[in-house]
Amino acid sequence: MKAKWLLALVSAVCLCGPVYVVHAQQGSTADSAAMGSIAGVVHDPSGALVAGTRVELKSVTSGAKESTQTDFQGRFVFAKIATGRYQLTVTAGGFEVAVLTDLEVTAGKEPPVNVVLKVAAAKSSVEVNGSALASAAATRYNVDSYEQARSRNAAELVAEAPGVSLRENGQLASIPFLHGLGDERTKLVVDGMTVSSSCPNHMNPPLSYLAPAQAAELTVLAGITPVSVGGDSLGGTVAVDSRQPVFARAGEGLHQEGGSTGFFRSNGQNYGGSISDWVAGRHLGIGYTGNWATNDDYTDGNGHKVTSTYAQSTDHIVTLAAQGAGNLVVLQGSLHHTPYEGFVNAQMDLVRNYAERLNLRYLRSFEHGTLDTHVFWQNTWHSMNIGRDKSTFPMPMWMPMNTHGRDIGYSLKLELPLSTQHTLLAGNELHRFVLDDRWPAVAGTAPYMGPNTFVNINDGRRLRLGSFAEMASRWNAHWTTLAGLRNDTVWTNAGPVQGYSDMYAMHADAFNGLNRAHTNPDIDATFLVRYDANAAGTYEFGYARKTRAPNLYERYAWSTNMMASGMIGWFGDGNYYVGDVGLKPEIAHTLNGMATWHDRARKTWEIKVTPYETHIQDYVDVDTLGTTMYGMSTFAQLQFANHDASIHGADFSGNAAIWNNSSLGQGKISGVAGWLHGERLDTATGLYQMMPLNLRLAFDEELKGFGAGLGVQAVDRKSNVDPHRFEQATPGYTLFDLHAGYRRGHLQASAAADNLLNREYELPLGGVNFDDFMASMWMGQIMPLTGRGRSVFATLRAEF
Ligand SMILES: [Cu+2]
Repeated sequence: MKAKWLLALVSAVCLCGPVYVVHAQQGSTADSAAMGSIAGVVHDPSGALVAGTRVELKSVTSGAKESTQTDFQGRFVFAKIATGRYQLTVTAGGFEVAVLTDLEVTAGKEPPVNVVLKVAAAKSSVEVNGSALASAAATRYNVDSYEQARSRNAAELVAEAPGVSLRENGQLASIPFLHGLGDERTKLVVDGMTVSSSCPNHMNPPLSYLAPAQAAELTVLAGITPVSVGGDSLGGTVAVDSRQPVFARAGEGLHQEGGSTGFFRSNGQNYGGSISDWVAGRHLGIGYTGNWATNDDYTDGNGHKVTSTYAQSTDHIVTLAAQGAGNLVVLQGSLHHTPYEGFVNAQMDLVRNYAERLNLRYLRSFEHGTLDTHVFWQNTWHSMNIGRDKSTFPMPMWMPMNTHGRDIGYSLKLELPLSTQHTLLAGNELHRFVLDDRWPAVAGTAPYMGPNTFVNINDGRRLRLGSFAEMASRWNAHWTTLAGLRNDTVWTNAGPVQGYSDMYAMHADAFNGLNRAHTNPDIDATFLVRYDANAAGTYEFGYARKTRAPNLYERYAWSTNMMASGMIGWFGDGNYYVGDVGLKPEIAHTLNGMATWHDRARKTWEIKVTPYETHIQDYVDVDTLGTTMYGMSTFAQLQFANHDASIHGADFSGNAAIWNNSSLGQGKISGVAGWLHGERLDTATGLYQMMPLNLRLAFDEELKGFGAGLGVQAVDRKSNVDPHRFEQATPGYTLFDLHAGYRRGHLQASAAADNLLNREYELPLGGVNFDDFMASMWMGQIMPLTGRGRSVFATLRAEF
């Protein structure tokens, strides 16, 4: 018997409208009297939708099997299947396998299937499952090995989610912005840990420590973040998780799985690879992942070499896991080493970054809930200097800067389903960050850079203690609510400082005379209400109050000396930054709406709109202390200062099946668009690095192991700029890319071509090309950073 089961709906990156009841499809008997279909939705015990779950359908009569995955709404469809009896098996990492037997498919009927997974000892992505009702803005997906190889860094894995844009910041260190708020204004959680950038230029942001090869599950919450996944964040949350441990099944003996991937990107001679292996019995498992990548400078579309875009990195991760009787313990130890990484939009380059980390997780599932505990520690040694590509003027320069950061913390999360309607989530967490930032004297340069060590941050401390409670309620088939309250108390302090010489003494003495200890008891609150109107529409509305206390550099970067303040700033703008001890926390009030519409069966099309508005009281912006001119370029010395700001915008996303049959395969088109406007209110000027109107469209086709696609990215000109930072407008551009891949057995090969027309374009969030400005002997007009020209990419993966 020929199986003609075809997927009607292919998972899309962009859609998140939830549905809790899948209605029977009415009267779709047109195709054939002997054909029916099965559609359904998969939840975790808290009611959160589970995406990327493998669903297998087996005909009881013929034994024929077909499988698919749930999409981002946790949905699956098997269309046009022969009538008869079926068995459905749902397999998701971290959950017990769910088997539904004896499903009857009759002609023209589509029985609604609602699968609720039970937590196994290992539960995937607790940050999201733990929130009983994910926000409308949640995008959650599993990363495949192609996407891992395709991404220069872990931040690029989330770049295509609605509401996300990326700030360029070195090849390994891109920073995601959610609804115009990024870096430390968003919470980045890697395997349950919160770590800090240990660098005055944020060359080592949290996602830079996670090799893309290790990122298995991603969650992007742009906009309203439930308090259970928030704290110390305004714009949202990005959570990245490694693959959860898999243990041997009964009778399996030892379970083993592994794979190796190699990749090459032509522009910038970027190549590398990863290898991973995992061996486990029924109760114990051990695994290793290694990753190495290197690249040289890339060339832009005009044939111009963009210097200081080289990088190299190595990661080693060892994981030990044990499970039994509802307990799961996972211990992960990792070493991350970046021997060099250029920063074209900064005055300095990274000449060494070494981090060692331990992360312990204990998950306890009991009859009435789960307790999830993380304890983590990271030690980071970071060094900057003038890297190999930077021209120096008027003489060869050398300026070592050494940063030592230590992160330690824990988090406890208790999830208690109180009834079928209500789930309570409560938790407590602590994050302590200690930072020393010292710049050794350079012989023969006193009094400017000697004879003493310049102490930029001495024993800087930022301690955050957070507690929250959150209630998710499903009142009836139409209404769900989520309400949460959270307190984060943040203590910051820093010890006395000194400059290179007495030349710096006046400012050092003034700083040392200040009371530098601060305590900020911040309150966050979130309220979300969702209405599932009918089979064709879902609406959500939310309000959030979010706070963030200033970071150590915003408060304690003390020197107004031009050279010293030129070393501070993570904006890629070439300006000079000075801290302010008296800086207040930022408080954001956000209103967020969401509407999703789709065809009745959710098979052929779907669109989603998310409008939002944020008012940020005491946004940490800047005041101008002075300006300076070098040749044709003007720079500002800026002091961090609180000013109210607002951002409003909207995300749009959608997809549609174009064809779906046995001769043409599955073809679909999908798109994501974003628009936002950010403004500082007292001066009515633009906020720095607001992504202009942008659109991504993709056409994808799949047929018998072959996949291919065409992508288009269109970005409008950036005209709303920040005059305080002399931010420059960037012109609009359109880029095209192509990709194709083939999978057979344990081998998978893919190739792609990016920026197909070799277009020259300026990155709206790329900052300036400081290298070119240095090469002009500090005389030329500083220009925005240009993006990568045409590049061919190839990757090969073998699983064993
Ligand atoms: Cu640095």
